[in-house]
Amino acid sequence: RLEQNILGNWDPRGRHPPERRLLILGGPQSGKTSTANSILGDEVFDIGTETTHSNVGQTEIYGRRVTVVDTPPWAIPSDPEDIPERIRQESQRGAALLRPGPHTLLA
Ligand SMILES: Nc1nc2c(ncn2[C@@H]2O[C@H](COP(=O)(O)OP(=O)(O)OP(=O)(O)O)[C@@H](O)[C@H]2O)c(=O)[nH]1
Ligand SMILES: [Mg+2]
Repeated sequence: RLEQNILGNWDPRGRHPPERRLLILGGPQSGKTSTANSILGDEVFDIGTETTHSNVGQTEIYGRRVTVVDTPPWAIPSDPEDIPERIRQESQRGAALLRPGPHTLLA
């Protein structure tokens, strides 16, 4: 039943179900990397140290390719101009790793 729910209307006689691309964004130490590892089903990315670069991981869940990008922490300052250039660039690079774009943002 779980498998049926996840697959939705996918016809198992046909091709693989479509890929899902997830971008994980959020504040410092909020569990982004742990969430990415949970989805990927393995300790793919290091936790316990701050993520400094966007990283991409892939797995297959019931025949469906799932691509996950973990990103460095966002600390939203009162003035958006104060977002560090490094974070700005890495977040954009993270989104670009999910070309043509993410289906889902997890924040
Ligand atoms: N209690 C509890 N601890 C968690 C949970 N998820 C992650 N942690 C812990 O919180 C700490 C930070 O987890 P990360 O997954 O590295 O968090 P992060 O958001 O990727 O951190 P940065 O990359 O530094 O922004 C680690 O010590 C994890 O073990 C959770 O659901 N519950
Ligand atoms: Mg992290």
